[in-house]
Amino acid sequence: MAKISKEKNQNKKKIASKEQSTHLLRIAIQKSGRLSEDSIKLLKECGVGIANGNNQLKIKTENFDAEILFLRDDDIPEYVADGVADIGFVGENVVLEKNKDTQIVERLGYGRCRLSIALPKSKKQINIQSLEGKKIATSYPVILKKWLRQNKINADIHIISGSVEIAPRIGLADAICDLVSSGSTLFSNELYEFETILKSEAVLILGKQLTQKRKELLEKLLFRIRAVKKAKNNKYVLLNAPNNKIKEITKYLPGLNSPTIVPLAKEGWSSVHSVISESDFWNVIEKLKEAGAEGILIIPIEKMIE
Ligand code: PRT
Ligand code: ZN
Repeated sequence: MAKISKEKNQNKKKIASKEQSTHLLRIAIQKSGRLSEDSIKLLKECGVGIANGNNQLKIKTENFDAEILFLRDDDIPEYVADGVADIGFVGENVVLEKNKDTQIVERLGYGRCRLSIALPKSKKQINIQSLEGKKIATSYPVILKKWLRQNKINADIHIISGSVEIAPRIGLADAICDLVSSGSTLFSNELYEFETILKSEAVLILGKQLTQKRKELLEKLLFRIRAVKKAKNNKYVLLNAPNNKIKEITKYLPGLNSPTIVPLAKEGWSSVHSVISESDFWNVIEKLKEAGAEGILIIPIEKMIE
């Protein structure tokens, strides 16, 4: 523990002491782990060029006035709160657990998981009150303590930093509170998900007041992030239909604006173009087919700017 924090402080000094480039937005992302690839992908989709290979602590980006700081995810809230980085891409679970002086500015839509209480399959609890007096192993004591307090449950929190899922089997705890995504870790350790206490995803956090230049860069980046996210949540649809069915078909295409309708070479037919949201995608497609649409083509959208 002491070694880790000494290394962390040295890194922090190294980053902070180098000549401060006040015209660059300093973005902290996870160096290597579950969020690294998606964070780099999102930044690249936003036109922030990042050279391959992140063995350095800090790199300057291409085509955008920014620097990327590669950190352990647990350190990101602190670096952002202390102003060593301006913004950070990190799991909401880490932000809430570290409880530093930062604010969430945008949800990023990747790294989705949930923080759940899990119990051995052999122990069926009836409701959350049956956790009273139990020993719960976790790496998330702050979030768990808050949840227990809110639910007026007195339980004993046992903090462990890795392999939380084995705690009940070796008699260290009655239950665990850990991150779950597919559920296969719980399954292979003969545990079941009893109660979800937090739903998490990667978020963009902001710390202290930014300089005017950095504020402008953040606005620019946020505009691009929102355009990328919006594009992912929507699809471009093209279809053909006889003219007498167009009125009925356009009822199911709410889109941003009214759909584009182009006459086809085939007499009495038109092509309809529109944008549909991913969330009700299949419902809309079924309705379009029933209404007489033919040759439906669905195309992913790269960026969507209103
Ligand atoms: O080295 P560093 O400290 O940077 O990384 P880390 O090892 O602490 O974190 P990492 O890379 O494992 O996770 C980074 C972030 O990814 C987390 O803080 C979450 O926000 C998010 N995330 C999403 C997850 C998971 N899904 C996840 N499934 N983080 C961890 N897990 C673990 C979980 O702890 C459990 O051990 O995966 C296991 C469960 O997975 P399933 O699929 O079997 O349910
Ligand atoms: Zn970590």
